[in-house]
Amino acid sequence: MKKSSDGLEHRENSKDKQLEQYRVNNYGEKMTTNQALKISNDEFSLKAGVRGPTLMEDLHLREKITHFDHERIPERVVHARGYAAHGEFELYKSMKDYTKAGFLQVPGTKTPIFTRFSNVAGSKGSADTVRDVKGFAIKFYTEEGNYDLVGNNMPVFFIQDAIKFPDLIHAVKPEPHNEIPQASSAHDTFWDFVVSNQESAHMVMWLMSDRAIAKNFRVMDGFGVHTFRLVNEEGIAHFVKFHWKPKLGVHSLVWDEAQKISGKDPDFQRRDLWDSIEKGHFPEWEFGVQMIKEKDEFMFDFDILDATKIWPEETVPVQIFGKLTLNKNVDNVFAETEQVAFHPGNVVPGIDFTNDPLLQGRLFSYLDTQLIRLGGPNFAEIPINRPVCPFHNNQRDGYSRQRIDVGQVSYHNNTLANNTPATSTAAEGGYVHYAEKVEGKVIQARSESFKDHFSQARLFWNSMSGPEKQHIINAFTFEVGKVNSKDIRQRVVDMFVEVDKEMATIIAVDVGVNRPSGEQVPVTASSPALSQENTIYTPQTLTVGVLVGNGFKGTEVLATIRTLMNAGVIVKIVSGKLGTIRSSDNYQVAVDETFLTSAPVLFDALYIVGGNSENEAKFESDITYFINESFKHYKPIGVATTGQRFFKASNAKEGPGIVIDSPKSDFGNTFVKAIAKQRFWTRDIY
Ligand code: HDD
Repeated sequence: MKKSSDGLEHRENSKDKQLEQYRVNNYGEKMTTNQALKISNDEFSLKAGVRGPTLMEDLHLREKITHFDHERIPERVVHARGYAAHGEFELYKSMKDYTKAGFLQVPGTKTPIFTRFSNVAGSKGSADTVRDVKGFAIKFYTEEGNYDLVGNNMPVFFIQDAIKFPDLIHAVKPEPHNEIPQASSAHDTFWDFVVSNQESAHMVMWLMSDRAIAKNFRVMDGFGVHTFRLVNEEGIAHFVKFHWKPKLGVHSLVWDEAQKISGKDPDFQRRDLWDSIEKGHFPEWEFGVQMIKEKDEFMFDFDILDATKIWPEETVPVQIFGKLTLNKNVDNVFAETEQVAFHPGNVVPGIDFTNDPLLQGRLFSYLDTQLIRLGGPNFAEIPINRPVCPFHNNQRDGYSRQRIDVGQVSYHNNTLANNTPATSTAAEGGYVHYAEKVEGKVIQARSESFKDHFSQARLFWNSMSGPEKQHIINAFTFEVGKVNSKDIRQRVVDMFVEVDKEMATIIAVDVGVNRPSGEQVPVTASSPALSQENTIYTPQTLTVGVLVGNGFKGTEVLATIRTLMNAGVIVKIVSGKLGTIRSSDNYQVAVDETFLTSAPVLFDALYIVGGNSENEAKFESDITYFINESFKHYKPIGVATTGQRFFKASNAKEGPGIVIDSPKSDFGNTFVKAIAKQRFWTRDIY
C-alpha cells in the first residue's frame, strides 16, 4: 500500500504504477485554462460595460463552455449501465499442462485486473436492480498483453449466431415508437422475439429466474459463456468454459424488493461495490475451468459450440485454479469505467477461439463499437486500456494520437529500420492461431446439432428448488402479463409448455390465455449446481438495520451488536432522527440513518429494539412498516426484549427466521445463523 498524489492509499501493482503518471490532483492548485494560462475571474464573463454585450474575446468563457458542450460520449449500445473496480488475479496452481499463457504458469503469480459489471438493456442512468442479465467483464493486464474475458452472470445466451444480436437488442430495448419501457424485458417486442426465435428458451428460463435479480455484484457468478480453447506449449488444445465463483455465494433479491430498491436507491449495487471496497471488504471470486479434450468434442447430447448450452458441472467438473480480488475503487468513473474498452478478441498466447458462431461475430463487434464510442482508433492509448507491457507496430495517426512514434519508418517489411518492429516466433511469444482443420461448403444455415432448444431449458427447470420454481412462474406472470398482444401471450405459454406443462399452464391462467395443449420434452435429469439453494451461506458483510429509540436496554443490545459484528455483520443504527440515542442504562449510540433516509429493502435483516420517542405513534408506525416489508421479503428479523410490542403490532408472525430474545436463549448466535441463511422461503407471508 502507498499514498499517491490524491492522498489516498492505493494497492500498488504494475497497472496502478502506470496509471499513477496520469493522475492529477487539482487540490490546492491555481486555476488555469487548458493552455495553462492562469485565470483571474471565473465568475463573470467579459462584457463591454457591466450591463453590456459579452465579448468573443473572453477566451476562458469560450473554452469552458466548449469543453462542457462536448463532455458526453455515446453510451455503450448494450451494457451502458455499469460500474468497475481494480484488483488482482492470483494463480493458485499452474495451468501449464493446458495453456502456455504466461500469467497461468507459476502459482502465486499476481496479475493486475480491471473488472466492469453491467446491466444489458438499460441506459446509463437506469436503475441497478432491474431484471436483467449482468455483464462481468475482466481485463487482465498480463506481461504478454491485455487479455479480456467479457462474460455475463449467466452461462448461456439468447441466440446461437451473432447475426441475430442486433435483432435481440432491438427487441429488448425500449420500443422505438415511444421509447418505453426503460431497462425492462416486460414488453411486447421482447416476448415477440422470444416466441419467434425459440433458441432463446434456455436463456429466458435463466432470465426469469432469481439469477436475473442478483442482490449485488459481489454475490453473483461469472461465466465466459462461450467455449474457448486453451493451448499448451506442445500445441495440444482443450475446449474450455470459464467460471467465476463468488466466495460469498450466489444470492438474489426478491422481485418486489428489487422494484422498490430501484426507487429508494437506484445506485444500490454500485454503492454496495464502492462501499465494500472502501471498507476493506474486498470481493473475491475463484476462477475455474471446465475442460473437454478435443477428441471428446462429439461425446455430448448437445453441441459444445452452442452458446445456448451449459456443460453440466456434474458431468464436466469445474477445476478451480485462481482467485480474483477487487481491492481498489476507481479515481474517476469517466476516465476509467466509461472509457475502458473490452474485447473478447483480446487474447494472449495459449488462449484461443472456437467456431462458436456467436463468438465469431463478437470478435468483430467490440473493436468496431469502440471506434464510435471512443472516437477513433487510438483508444488503446487511453490510460485504462494501455497494456502494462510496451507495444510497437506500424499503426499511425488518427484522432487524438498521443504517443510520438519517432523515426522515418512505419511499414513492414523494411530495410531502413532493420525490419523492425519485428514479428515474433511462437517460441518468442508471438501469437499463433490454433491450426484447426476446417472444411465445408459455404452455407447460411443452423447446424442440426444446434436444433434442440428445450432439453437444457427443462434441465434448468428440473434443477430448481420449490421456491426458485415459484419465482420463475411469478416472473413469467409479471413479464408476460405486461405484454399487450394476447396472441404473443398465447404463443409464450405454447412455447414454454415444452419446458414444463404445469408451469406453462399456471402462467396461461395468470395471463388470461388458453391452457397450452403441447407436451414438455421428456428430460428428467437435473444439475444440482444450477440451484442457488446449494450455494454458500455466510453472515459476512450482510447489513442489519437496528431499529431503536431512546430508552433501550444498553447491555442487552450492545452485547447483541458485538456478537453480530464479530461474525462480520455490518450494523446500522436506524432511528427517528440523526444524532445520538441514549439507553435506559446510560449508554449512548450514534444514529447512522433515519426511518426516512433508509428503507427496509436496503437491509439484509432487522434487529427490532424499539424504545421510546417523542411521537410514539409515528415511531411505532415506522418500525412496523420496516417489519412488515422485511417479513414479506422473507428476511431474518431479530427481536430484542424491548422490541416485542412493535413486532406484535406488525403483520409479521413468529416462525422461520424470526428470532426472539429471551433470558434463556442464545439470541446473538441464533440471530447470526438466521442472518447467514438470508431468506426463509417457508414463511407464510399471506
Ligand atoms: Fe456483448 C458489450 C458480454 C454477446 C456486442 N458484452 C458487452 C459487455 C459485456 C458483454 C459484459 C460490456 C463490457 C463493458 O463492461 O464494457 N456480450 C457479452 C456476452 C455475450 C455477448 C457474455 C454472449 C455470450 N455482444 C454479444 C454479441 C455481440 C455483442 C453477439 C454482437 C454481435 N457487446 C457488444 C458490443 C458491446 C458489448 C456492442 C457494447 C459496448 C462494448 O461492446 O464495448 O460490442
